[in-house]
Amino acid sequence: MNLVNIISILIVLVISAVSSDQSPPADSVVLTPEVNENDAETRKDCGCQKTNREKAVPGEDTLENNTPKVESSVHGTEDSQPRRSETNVMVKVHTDETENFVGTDRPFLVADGEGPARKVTLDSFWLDVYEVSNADFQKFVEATGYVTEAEKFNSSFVLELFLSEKIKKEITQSVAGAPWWLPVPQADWRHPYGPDTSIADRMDHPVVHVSWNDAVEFCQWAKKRLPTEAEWETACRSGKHDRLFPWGNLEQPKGEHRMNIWQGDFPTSNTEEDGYTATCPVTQYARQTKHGLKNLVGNVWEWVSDWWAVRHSSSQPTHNPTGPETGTDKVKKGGSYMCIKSMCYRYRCVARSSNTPDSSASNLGFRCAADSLPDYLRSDDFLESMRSDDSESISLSTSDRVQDEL
Ligand SMILES: [Ca+2]
Ligand SMILES: [Ca+2]
Repeated sequence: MNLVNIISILIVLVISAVSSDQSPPADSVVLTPEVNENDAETRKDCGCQKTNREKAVPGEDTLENNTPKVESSVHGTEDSQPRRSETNVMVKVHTDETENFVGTDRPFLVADGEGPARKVTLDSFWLDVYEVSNADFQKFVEATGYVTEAEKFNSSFVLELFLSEKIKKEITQSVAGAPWWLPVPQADWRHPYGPDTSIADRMDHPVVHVSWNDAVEFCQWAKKRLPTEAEWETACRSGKHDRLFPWGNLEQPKGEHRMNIWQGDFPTSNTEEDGYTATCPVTQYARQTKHGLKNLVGNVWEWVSDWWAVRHSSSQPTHNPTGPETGTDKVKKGGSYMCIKSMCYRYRCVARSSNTPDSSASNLGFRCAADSLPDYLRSDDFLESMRSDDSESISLSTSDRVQDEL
């Protein structure tokens, strides 16, 4: 047996061993996507999936002494309930019970589980027009006294570029494989780039350093919920098959920036061609979809409700799918201001990543969904404000009203 044959056998054995850890239930069929020839160009990794709490923490004592417990009292008294002006504008995403697709048969990042394409049907739902802002989250905290998991752990992940020299000198750890991510003591939603920063001039920016558990608590307080991955992706694609971006397939139609991603040399320099190095206001840029949604792709990653898996079982329901029943990580969608095509081509509608539900970082936020518009948002004033915001609901499916700009 020559050396080539021995190596080939070893590779097969390694692949088999890895696959066996992720085997689906015996009664289901694993759907396997085709490999895209471009995948090799886009396998470099920004490390967004590595900002999990177990990857790097300031010290075991800190972790043990700050084991987070999700507050259950935040939905309690009448005084703590949200009022209309305190929450995000929502639009109705009509799906008309027709078939939509999630996933793609032409994945760029196969290992992320972008493929294959799967047919789904969804009930119509409501979705926040904007990512949840610092102003939104502050009102939630003021009303409930909620303490985020980053505050309980006394640490969250921040890109090194954004830290002051003083703070950097105090940090001795980084994330394996993504050394530009540092676990920063006292980084939290009020101190997005370390304890010597604040949100005073960023109240209209998306809240960051919120875990999946924190996001669930906020949405419940606001009488909403997190969107499922299928809902988020269907809204992003406007019902179109294999649409790359919410507005079409061109990253910059007519040279216009429509999202906040990274330009320059990641992670050391940013030329700010889209206007921002880090987060931008949640209202920034033209609306990304005809129904008015802004910053779905880019700005901050957005938690969705599904558990993470990279293999999609055919035993999953196709109507209102909610993802795997269990898991260790939760899915996040949309990419962030740290995404650049050469390192992290994840600002596409089908792209996806994950973190453990207690993780948080300076580029990870969320928006909420709802089965129906919450009662406190049903006033005439509110509906009028929606119309003036030019974000009326539209049908996404058969009428295909969204103009593709190719
Ligand atoms: Ca940018
Ligand atoms: Ca986003």
